[in-house]
Amino acid sequence: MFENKVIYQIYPKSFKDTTNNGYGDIQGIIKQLDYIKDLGVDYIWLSPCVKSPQKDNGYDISDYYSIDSLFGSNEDYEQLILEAKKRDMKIMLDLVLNHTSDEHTWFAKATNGDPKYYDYYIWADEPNELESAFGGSAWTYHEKVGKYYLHLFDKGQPDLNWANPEVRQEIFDMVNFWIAKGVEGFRLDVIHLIGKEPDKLIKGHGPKFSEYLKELNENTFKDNLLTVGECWGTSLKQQYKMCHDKGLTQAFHFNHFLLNAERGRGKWHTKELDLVDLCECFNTWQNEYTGIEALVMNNHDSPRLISRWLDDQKYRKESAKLLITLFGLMHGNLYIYQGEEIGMTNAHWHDIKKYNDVETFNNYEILKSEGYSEEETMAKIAFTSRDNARTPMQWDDTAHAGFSSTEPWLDVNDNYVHINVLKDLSDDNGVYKYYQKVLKFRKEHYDKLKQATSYSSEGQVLKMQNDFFTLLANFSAQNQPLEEINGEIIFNNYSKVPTHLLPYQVIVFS
Ligand code: TEU
Repeated sequence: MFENKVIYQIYPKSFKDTTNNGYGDIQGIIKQLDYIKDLGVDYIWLSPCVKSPQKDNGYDISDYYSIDSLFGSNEDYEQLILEAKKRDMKIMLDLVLNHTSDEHTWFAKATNGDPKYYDYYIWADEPNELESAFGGSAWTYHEKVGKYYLHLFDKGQPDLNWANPEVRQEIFDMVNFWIAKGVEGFRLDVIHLIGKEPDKLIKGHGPKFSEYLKELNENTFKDNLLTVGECWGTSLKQQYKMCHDKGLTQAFHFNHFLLNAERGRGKWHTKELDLVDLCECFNTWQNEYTGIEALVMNNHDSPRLISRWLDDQKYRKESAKLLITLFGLMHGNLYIYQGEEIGMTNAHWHDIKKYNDVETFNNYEILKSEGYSEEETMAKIAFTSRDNARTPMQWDDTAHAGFSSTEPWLDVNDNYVHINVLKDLSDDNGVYKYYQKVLKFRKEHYDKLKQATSYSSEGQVLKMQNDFFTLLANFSAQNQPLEEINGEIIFNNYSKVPTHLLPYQVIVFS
């Protein structure tokens, strides 16, 4: 029922500003619904746009029920659901259930001595060694309370106490509120953390995790809506169990995102992509634990793959097309992150003042304290910062890329003059048109994509093969040898059929 779907992720803050306050908004999304639909999209997932002090760009929620005035109103959201439905698209809401903002009234009451709400959060007399995903201790001392509260992310994001049935009920009510409004899918932020047991240093997939998830499903979506779990650093086996046991449709596969990271040192310490690792990753996704795949090339937490793995300059369009051919021919649900369909790239900023992300700032300090020079630190940040994916959508070549008529909350990527929607759409060899072809093919031939497929590599060439087609992808700027192609060409990101594989060429033949 939820197979073979294409989901387009919007980071509302950076999509389209119609009020000219420098932030994207819901009316901006409504304006661009045809652009999204024409690509071949079934669902639109919006990163959170309910009330938030925006310390973590909306993933710090202070009111689950009201759209933040930054983005519009609840009426705008309802209009969006309706307008999307008219175009046969569904809206997927981002559920941040692991934590709230420290500006949520629950936290205010908790810290003002209300025992009911005190028990909504997690407290300790002394901190233990648990660390925040954004760097530093996961515990912050609260003066008024005289205790430490847990925050697995920023200190402005206190963790909810899922062991408290009242908290769970609050969450169920809220999810049902949005279902009643017409939301037809959910992305569940860091859902693996809800069963944490901080005393035992257990974060992800705690002993009660399955029970809580099952309860959530039974009380809300009841297997009837598309649900995708976000969990970093968990094995496919755990993800499979999470989906099959307790009713999530799918889980994001993220292990390929970490192939640029030095093992055991975290994402800020990077290395070159090794195709052997990538093939191993794809083989596991596509041949073991199948049926739960949420395929992603990009999202708001990850620097863009085109800039990490391929060439975002001279062979930019070829590289963007290589990626969508490779991922588009896999089975699973395919997630497209705003901008990748026109080949948007990382911002590559080397000045910390250009950045906005709390995780980037924390790690800037950490890297400096570890002895890295300013230049070394900024090289790491330019490669890895989440802001690389968050720069405003590039619509045209006018000031601020047609995103807004005023200075945006985060600078537009300098390359907007030559990389933008208007320009890409007017190009017969543009990335968007190529995406359309791949997505159409995917829809029509999905059964064929579901056959056993093998991934292997030779040097810089990746080969994907099943009974139906062979894909060859050159991950380098050098020509690569190619055996004669006898079959029919299904995809080719160059206009000619070569005697050897050209730089970043992808070719698919039957
Ligand atoms: O991300 C979860 C998460 O663990 C990321 O912070 C991840 O560690 C990192 O960014 C990538 O390596 C989710 C949201 O997608 C993210 O935007 C939020 O900041 C985070 O949860 C907290 O809600």
